[in-house]
Amino acid sequence: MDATAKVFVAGHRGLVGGAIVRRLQQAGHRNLVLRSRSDLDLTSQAAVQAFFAQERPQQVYLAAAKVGGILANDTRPAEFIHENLVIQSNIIDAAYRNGTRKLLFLGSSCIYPKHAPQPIPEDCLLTGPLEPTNEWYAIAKIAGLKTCQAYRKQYGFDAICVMPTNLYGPGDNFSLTSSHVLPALIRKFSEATSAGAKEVEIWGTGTPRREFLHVDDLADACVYLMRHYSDIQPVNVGWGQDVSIADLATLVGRTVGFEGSLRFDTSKPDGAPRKLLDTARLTAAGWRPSITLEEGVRDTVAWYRQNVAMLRD
Ligand code: GFB
Repeated sequence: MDATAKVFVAGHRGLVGGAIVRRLQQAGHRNLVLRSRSDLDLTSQAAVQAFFAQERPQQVYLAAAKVGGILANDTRPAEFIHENLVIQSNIIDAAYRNGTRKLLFLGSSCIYPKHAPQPIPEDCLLTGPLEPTNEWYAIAKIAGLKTCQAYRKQYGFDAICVMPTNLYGPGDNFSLTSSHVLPALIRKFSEATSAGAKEVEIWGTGTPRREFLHVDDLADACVYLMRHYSDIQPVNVGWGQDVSIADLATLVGRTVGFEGSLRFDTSKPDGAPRKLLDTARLTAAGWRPSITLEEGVRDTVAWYRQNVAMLRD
């Protein structure tokens, strides 16, 4: 599609939505429609229908979601299942009814079974039980994927589904209670270094393995898939390699300049033992990531240092 197409990025203040906006602007898109939470309540079906009837965007990136790390997911399951189900249902239906030509829905690697084969292929969806710490969020994201597939099957609506691995990057949530591991570690190591602390606490055993993708790579993949992919099957987006949480902590500590040691708090949950996505479908579609974990962590640490005074939580 051309750079003058009207594009709605839902969730543009978030990690993913913000990166998609940056990527579209770099590509010369001039007709972006953005609404902050105070201007458009995405949980209100009436408000979302009215917005779409008025704006009639041609493309939609559905990056609005209630997201959080392992503890937030484990302790606020009602919010995670309810908000995500409502927001995605409202947007997908309103987009279809108001002439949107293509919609890209963002899911998560946690939709796959806890003991999925590694790397995880898209077709192992619904073949086994989910990881209990985030099954509520996972069920909502599976429902979003199935909603897109249903609208394509029944109405021919061109909705595609992208399943990213664990993401990080500039604009992330650095809250110690609700964030994901990578921003939490950047903050913990930075604060420990400033305070001259000798130890940093890492949740869990440090043995779980995660794959981390810089959000600018994800945004590039989304814009690419919006242009080049149109199919009922979801597409995994990952980096291609995983790392243990202990090794990630060592990397973040070194990047920040922390010289003390790690202490593992095994009263905190580990979550899934491993999450590494099989990205063969994405590679076949013609896209590859480019930002290494080392570069990405350096970039995110630099962003954190520049913005720490403005962070809310
Ligand atoms: O990033 P994270 O919260 O999400 O945790 P998940 C990953 C691993 O890092 C877990 C450990 O084993 C955590 O116990 N960890 C160590 C920490 N220290 C910390 C810390 O200070 N903060 C955090 N947050 N973790 C989420 C899901 O699972 O992944 C979501 O809950 C979503 O639904 C997201 O799918 C991508 O990878 O375990």
